[in-house]
Amino acid sequence: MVKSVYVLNGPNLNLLGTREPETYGSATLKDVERLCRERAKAHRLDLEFRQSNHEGELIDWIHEAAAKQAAGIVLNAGGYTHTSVAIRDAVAAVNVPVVEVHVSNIFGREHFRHHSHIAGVAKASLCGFGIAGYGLAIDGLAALIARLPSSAGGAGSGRGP
Ligand code: DHK
Repeated sequence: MVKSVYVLNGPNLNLLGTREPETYGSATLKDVERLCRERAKAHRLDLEFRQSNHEGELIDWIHEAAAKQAAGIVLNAGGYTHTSVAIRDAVAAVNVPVVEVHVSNIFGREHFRHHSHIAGVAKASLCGFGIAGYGLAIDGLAALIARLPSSAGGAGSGRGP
């Protein structure tokens, strides 16, 4: 069975390319999708690529990824990273490894961006690599998946060592 990875993008990421280009660069979300499809294909993974400006929809997709036994999730929750206990709880609730990604270096920006509700329940976090971070996150998940015994039902949250 081909394993799948979900790439979930939160609010305002549909505006990549025109949104504060000095912070987020000039690549569009379509460019991010293309990059993710390339990396997923290289690892023989199926890809679900989505964006929503709505918190509940992102939560539903995290649940869906778990229900469909996705091998991993790459999550850029946008501003919800810093505010959403509900998205943090969804990540904690599912047995799927989540890699948190941010295009910008959130620690070099405003103080309110320095805290991520998601980081503590994610397998790993990446920020500051621009859109390349998405590709790196898929590479990291692929390495994690490859380490699992092939008989393993799911990847587990991967939060342990
Ligand atoms: C994207 C956002 O929309 C911000 O709210 C985060 C993140 C940073 C990013 O860098 O991808 O603070």
